[in-house]
Amino acid sequence: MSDDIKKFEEVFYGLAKDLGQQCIEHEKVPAQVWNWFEKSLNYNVTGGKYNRGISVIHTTRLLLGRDLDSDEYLHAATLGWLVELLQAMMLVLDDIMDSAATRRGRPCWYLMPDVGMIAVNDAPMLESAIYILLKKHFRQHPAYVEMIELLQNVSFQVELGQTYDMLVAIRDLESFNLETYNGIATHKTSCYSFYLPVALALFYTGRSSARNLDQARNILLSMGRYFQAQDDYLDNFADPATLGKIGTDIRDRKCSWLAMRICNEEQMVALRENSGRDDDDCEKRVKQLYNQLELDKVYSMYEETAMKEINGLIDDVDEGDGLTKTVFTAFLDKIYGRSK
Ligand code: GPP
Ligand code: MG
Ligand code: MG
Ligand code: MG
Repeated sequence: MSDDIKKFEEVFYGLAKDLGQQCIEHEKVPAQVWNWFEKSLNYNVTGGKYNRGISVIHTTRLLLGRDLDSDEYLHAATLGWLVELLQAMMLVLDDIMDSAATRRGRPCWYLMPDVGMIAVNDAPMLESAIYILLKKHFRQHPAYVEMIELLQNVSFQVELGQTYDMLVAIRDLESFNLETYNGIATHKTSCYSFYLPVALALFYTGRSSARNLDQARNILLSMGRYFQAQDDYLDNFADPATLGKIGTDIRDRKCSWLAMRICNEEQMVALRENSGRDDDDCEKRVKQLYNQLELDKVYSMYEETAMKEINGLIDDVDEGDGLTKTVFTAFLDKIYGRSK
């Protein structure tokens, strides 16, 4: 485990203590209720790559142009954990909706013994934790209200994206195209994974001019669409042992980056007949179709084009307002060519 991750995780244990105190001393619930919440926090919020959370710290450092003192580190890491909490809440629900089996190399939370549909309540509890911690640590910050509004708005964007993702899946094969794909990816992934961490750092450091937020949003939404294309490519082509999750996109008949490459009538028929079914042979047929179309090569070419496009957007950033290009190049470096 890297030092960055160790240091970041230490902050989490402090935040979990805050939540325990809130439950037991303030809300006065019995220990067993807090113990359940604590179990869900530990299982669902830790054990990921923390790219999103740690990006808040890295972005804060780059914006200030210097190392952070211990208070600043604690603040930036706390904001990072809020992003990780939001992600955890989404993933608990997403795995139920996608009928997934594994996440981060472990069974999905809803499949754990004794959990089941309690997970439907555990997810919004993870979301409530965001606002409890934000209030405790940022009530006095000049951008407190903006941060609340940002988190609420981003959550809504993700929920809209998830609705779009679920509605198009199964029912609407004819609309599997780039426009639909981009619409889904921008909402369900880009907003919370890329724009949110940087926007929080901009608010925290007082660099959140409308211009900075706008420039950041434009680049980061584009980066997020590339990230979701990677997610969809890996869903089919990666080794589940490395990825930590078993792909579900074919069985769920999602408008994935791969599915939207299906172009002619014959391929469309094959996709219609074999996707959206909980059947190994059907899934294999779609995988064969992807292999015949050499979508791994098409993806490699797409990846280079996407990188050029995003780097072009970064080159055009106006650094006048205290926004730095390195904020974006650092984020892009973390995800380029990833295998998990
Ligand atoms: C990623 O889709 C999108 C999300 C995790 C957002 C979920 C939003 C909700 C409101 C629940 P995905 O299904 O491709 O992700 P993964 O491959 O990690 O399951
Ligand atoms: Mg999923
Ligand atoms: Mg999903
Ligand atoms: Mg996926």
